Amino acid sequence: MSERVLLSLGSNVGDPLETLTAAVYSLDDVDGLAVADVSGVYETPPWPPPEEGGIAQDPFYNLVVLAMTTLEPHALLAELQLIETAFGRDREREVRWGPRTLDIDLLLHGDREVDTVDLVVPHPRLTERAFVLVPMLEVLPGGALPDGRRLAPLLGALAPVEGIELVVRLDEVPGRRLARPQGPSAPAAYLAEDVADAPDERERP
Ligand code: A4P
Ligand code: MG
Repeated sequence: MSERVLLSLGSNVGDPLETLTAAVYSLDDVDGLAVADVSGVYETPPWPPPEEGGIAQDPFYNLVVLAMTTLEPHALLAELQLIETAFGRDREREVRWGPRTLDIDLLLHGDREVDTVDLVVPHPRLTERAFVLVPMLEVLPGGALPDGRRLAPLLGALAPVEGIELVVRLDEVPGRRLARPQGPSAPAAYLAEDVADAPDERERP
């Protein structure tokens, strides 16, 4: 069965627009995940702001992807983390809520509610974040959380929303089909290699 998922992508290190564009293609390359819609790319002030204890860092570029998947939530999270790593993400050297080349969060997975050590869905902080809700409403107008709360009033509760600016839509970026990151970006690629390297059972004496 195919389910609708919403993913939030963020980047503020390197070339965020190039990273986000290429990451959308990497997502679409994952077996069992098909990108259906992409919000505009927004420039957003880092959250939390420095005056609330946040780290002083460059603004982020953020977008939201709507996709269909046959993957279970934890399998999807593993794919998202492989893509983050392929784009140079190194969690060992990061501070929480600090700068990163690519962060991909699973916002919604159908109407599922997941509460495990390594995965919480809906994403627990999405209702506090205009940088998530603004692009999310673009791809899911009239959308709601599994508990029935609608997205538009959740965003309204954060008003006034300041500093979130539409930069570009990906279909307006010239030559947007960019080179994929080096190395495999999905377990399917590793699997293909393993299968190719493994001796063919039928050829054994
Ligand atoms: N995890 C649990 N639930 C999820 C989920 N629904 N999606 C776990 C993705 N991951 C989930 O995340 C830490 C752990 O959360 C993962 O190992 C996974 O098992 P991480 O990506 O390694 O680290 P993080 O992103 O620094 O931590 P955290 O708390 O998830 O941060 P957020 O909430 O992702 O915030 N400001 C702006 N303007 N734009 C941004 O994109 N991003 C952040 C990161 C902070 N401020 C920002 C932005
Ligand atoms: Mg994250």
